[in-house]
Amino acid sequence: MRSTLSTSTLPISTLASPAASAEAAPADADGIRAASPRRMALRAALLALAMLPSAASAMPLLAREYKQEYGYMPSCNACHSDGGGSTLNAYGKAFKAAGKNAGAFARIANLDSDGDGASNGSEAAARANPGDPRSTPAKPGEWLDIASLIPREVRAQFPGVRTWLPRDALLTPADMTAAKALGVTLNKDDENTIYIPLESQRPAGTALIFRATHQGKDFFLLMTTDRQLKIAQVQVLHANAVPQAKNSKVYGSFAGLPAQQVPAPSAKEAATLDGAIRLAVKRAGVLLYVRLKGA
Ligand SMILES: [Ca+2]
Repeated sequence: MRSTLSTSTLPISTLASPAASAEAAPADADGIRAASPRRMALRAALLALAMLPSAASAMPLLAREYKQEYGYMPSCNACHSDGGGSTLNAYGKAFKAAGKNAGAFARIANLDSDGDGASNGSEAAARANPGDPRSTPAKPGEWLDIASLIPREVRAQFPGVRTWLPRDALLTPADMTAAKALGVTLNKDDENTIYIPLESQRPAGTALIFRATHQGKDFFLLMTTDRQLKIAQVQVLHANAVPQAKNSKVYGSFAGLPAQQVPAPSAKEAATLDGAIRLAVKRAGVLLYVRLKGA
């Protein structure tokens, strides 16, 4: 079953509402908190609004500007060829060349960037993808489907899964307190999206893309867990700014650890690249734990 939730009618203010994000369903025996279908649908819809943080950290802002202009949230594929972080498609290139700001939409509205015979503006108005010739006003396709918002690197970790629940990791004061008790001070910059693959409508695990920082430069890691929140794998996702992160031997040390029990880097390790990776994984693990299982 593919999710085809429409996100256009939900006020974006709901997304940031502490009341909404503090809602907690009771824990089920499998660990990950169960949620009612209605709440799950709402969360999925809210998450689509939030867009996905990936290496393309600029994307949520641009997506919000697209929504301002056209009244609905696009998927990353309006501007990217294959999801956030991938190369720009023709519309993305035109948008960039036109200044990459709110005014740029109008400046490129009369172009037909993807060459499918419909102008960018008419495509956007019809909820068709102005950056993909396979999507036209007559046949917009499923490019706004929530499933298309799941990064392919995440999907690749759960082959065969067709249904995803992208879940917000907006932090409540209670989450931050719980994180502190686990040895991590989380703040708004740690807020993120947790991707939950569903098999037979039950969570099969989780995936989280998060930032690590070494000597002032950011790189991005992908962590997957099983449904008990035990770490399955940590791998490098994007490390152009810190290419040596690809060669670290530390990734294998996380497999099998409960997400909330990643050891902090030792004092000796703290300033090293391995230390930066350990710290980032610890923070991500605690974020995952407090958002999905609570204190
Ligand atoms: Ca098109």
